[in-house]
Amino acid sequence: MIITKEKIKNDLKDKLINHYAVDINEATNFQVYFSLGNLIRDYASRGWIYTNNSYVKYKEKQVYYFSIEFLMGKMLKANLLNIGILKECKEALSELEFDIDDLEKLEPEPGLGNGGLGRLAACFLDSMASLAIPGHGCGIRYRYGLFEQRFIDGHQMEVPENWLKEGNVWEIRKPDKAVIVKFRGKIDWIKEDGELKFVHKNYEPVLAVPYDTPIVGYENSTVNNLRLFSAEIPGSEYDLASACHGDYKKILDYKYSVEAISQVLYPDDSSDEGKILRLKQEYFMVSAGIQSIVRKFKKLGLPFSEFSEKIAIHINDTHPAFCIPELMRILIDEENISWDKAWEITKSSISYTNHTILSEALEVWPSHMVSELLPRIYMIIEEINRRFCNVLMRLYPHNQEKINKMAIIADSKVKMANLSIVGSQSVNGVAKLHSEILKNKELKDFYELYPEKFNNKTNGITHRRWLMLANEGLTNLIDDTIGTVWKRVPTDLIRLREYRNNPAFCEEIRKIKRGNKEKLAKIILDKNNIKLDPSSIFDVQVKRLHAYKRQLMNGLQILDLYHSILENPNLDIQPRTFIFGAKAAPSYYLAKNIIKFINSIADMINSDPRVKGMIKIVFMENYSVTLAQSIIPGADVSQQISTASKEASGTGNMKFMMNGAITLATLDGANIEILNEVGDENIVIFGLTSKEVLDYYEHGGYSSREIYHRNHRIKRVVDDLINGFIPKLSQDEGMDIYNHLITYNDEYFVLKDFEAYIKAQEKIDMLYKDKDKWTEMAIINIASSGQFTSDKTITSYANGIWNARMGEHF
Ligand code: 26V
Repeated sequence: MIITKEKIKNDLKDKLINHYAVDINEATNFQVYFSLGNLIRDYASRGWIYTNNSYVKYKEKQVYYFSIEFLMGKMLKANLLNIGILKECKEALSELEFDIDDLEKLEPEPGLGNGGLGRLAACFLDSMASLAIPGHGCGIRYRYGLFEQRFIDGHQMEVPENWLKEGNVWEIRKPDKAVIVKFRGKIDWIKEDGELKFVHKNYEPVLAVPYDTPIVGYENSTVNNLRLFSAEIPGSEYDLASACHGDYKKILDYKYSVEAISQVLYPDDSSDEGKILRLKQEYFMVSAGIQSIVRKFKKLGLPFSEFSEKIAIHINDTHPAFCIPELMRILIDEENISWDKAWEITKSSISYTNHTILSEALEVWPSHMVSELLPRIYMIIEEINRRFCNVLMRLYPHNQEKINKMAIIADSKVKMANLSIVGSQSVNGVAKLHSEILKNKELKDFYELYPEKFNNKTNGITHRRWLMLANEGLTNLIDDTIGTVWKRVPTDLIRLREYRNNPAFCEEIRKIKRGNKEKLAKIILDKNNIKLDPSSIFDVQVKRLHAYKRQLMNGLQILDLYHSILENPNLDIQPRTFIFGAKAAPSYYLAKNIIKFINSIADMINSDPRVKGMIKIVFMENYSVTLAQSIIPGADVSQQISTASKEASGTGNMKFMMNGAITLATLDGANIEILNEVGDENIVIFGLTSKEVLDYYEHGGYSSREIYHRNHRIKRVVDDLINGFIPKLSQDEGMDIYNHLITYNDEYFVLKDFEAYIKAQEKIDMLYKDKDKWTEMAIINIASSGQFTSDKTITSYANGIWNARMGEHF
């Protein structure tokens, strides 16, 4: 179907009449937004049906990407871009006197993720569709996304994020595809034809209703599916009334408890142990998803022995690890397949990505909780564990400690990572360093047992959202310089290297950055009422707030700089604007105090006339995908300063380099791979190596107190936390941070890396002074960023893990 500007105009007018009974000249922006969304979905629908039919027709292997989070970002422009009608639509709207950006402002951002893990899932969906891989997302349609963050007197406040209040134009409810998920109850054995069968009795049924969202591939007519399930009570309210004997309150309580399952995304980047609702969410998503998959597979009319040739199930971290026992349950209990065959099918279908080495982040569930809530699933996990422990006992007969460590159930806990490794055919980390640490340290025992399962898949980002949508100016300049091949083959960006000393090109690069900084400055003026100087260095750290990411080190460094200027008002530095964005988990007190600390120094420094024109600090509220799309293109410096070994990969680092920011980084996660791509003269690296950090953890020998006493600049800023120097920081807040750094010996080596960090910041200052050098560095970064497109990552998942084919029929 050719979609011209005229067609869009006519179709849009029709939509407005049919939906709202208004003429275009009477319509509000919201009405136009919603009608346009509807129209885009119509355009995508043909491809959606076509793609689905062709997958069925050719019986192509399907990939299902299970994730408890999908952080999609706004979809209006992304869909238009991928359909290939963004330009036509902009023009159509402008002829009708509407502005596409005004419309997109009205689109709520579905905040169905916490951070990197959820955003990665969204980038992967975009890449799968764009490579015409039959790959679909499976998750939960949370009624409320991640909380909205507000600052009240510098404190984080959390407000519910009601993203569905005006409706969601992209989704289609599919009640006919709903399935029942069973909780609690009791398992009975019966003999049927001489065989033992398990029957689940007195369970609590929950109806999982799918909401499907089209995932449009980039100009390739592929439209995949993101299926998010919503929890509802099964049957009619009347059935329920009779089941509850007409007890009205009981009915409402039941309805409430069922709907709670998909009510809200857990905001904690923290341990989930003990949270029964989260456990329910995990099984709800998994059971609904696996049931849908099996139902669809059966329509192909193939034997189950071919299941893993036709289906790949990927689990994004351990949250969907119940996929393993759930698939076993369906194969054994419902399809009458033997344990051994079911186990072969399950293991060969499932693959697992690990996203963190933080031991406190490894998911475990109390056994009693799993056995009460999911009795049949627990039985199956017990049996998997029993068989696995038998193997271990044969291999390591005298090493009970090792067996306990590797067991799936031990100390009355179900260890989800162990289950994921044992029950899958592939285990991957998300950057080279991370995968090495998994093999050589965190998961060493498993690596020795199953070396063939372990592999690395360095994360990536979709250049369509993070360059083509976020940075129109740069996109056009690249097109004019090297043509448009890079849009399909982003590694072609490398050709920009040749232009690194081309004066006209360099000038254009500077102009574009300047324009993006001006736009960002305007947003900040509107939101924060702080006026910025676009010629200052925009030095940005945006990501979740976590001690290991060391926003605190950044704050302390700013404080140190502040002292230096007060001591020497003629200090020769480039004016700097420090920009932060970060949400803290609501129960993470240290993280919240760090937010308060940064907001307090921002207040102090921004209002001090002595440093006017030299430093400014902005902490932007409610960091989100949408904000990231404005912040990142306007950044000069990208701060990626986690304690080495702690950040599994990072993906923000890739987005910044793609937009021409210079990375200021530790040797952690994918920073190391960025360094390898750009070369050490085009990145600023500092700090402990992961080996040094891991050695300290293992052998001790670090004393933050010693450094504090030895280095007077460090002592000065640490003392500022508790001596009243920062007017708005309370004694308790400052003391909490002080204790973390001094009393508890600075778990993340902030003080140890501090001097090196200051030096690295001085190097940034020096490099920025040389405009040509800086521009050259920026160009090398952009040129090298094609290596980090998620298209490349997904190609490698498809070939190396899923054995899925890329787009032959398109
Ligand atoms: C979980 C927890 C739980 C306990 C308290 C501390 C803590 C900190 C972080 C997490 C995150 C776990 C999973 C996750 O989001 N990992 C992120 O995945 C990204 C995509 O692979 C990757 O780029 C980030 O480096 C990684 O932190």
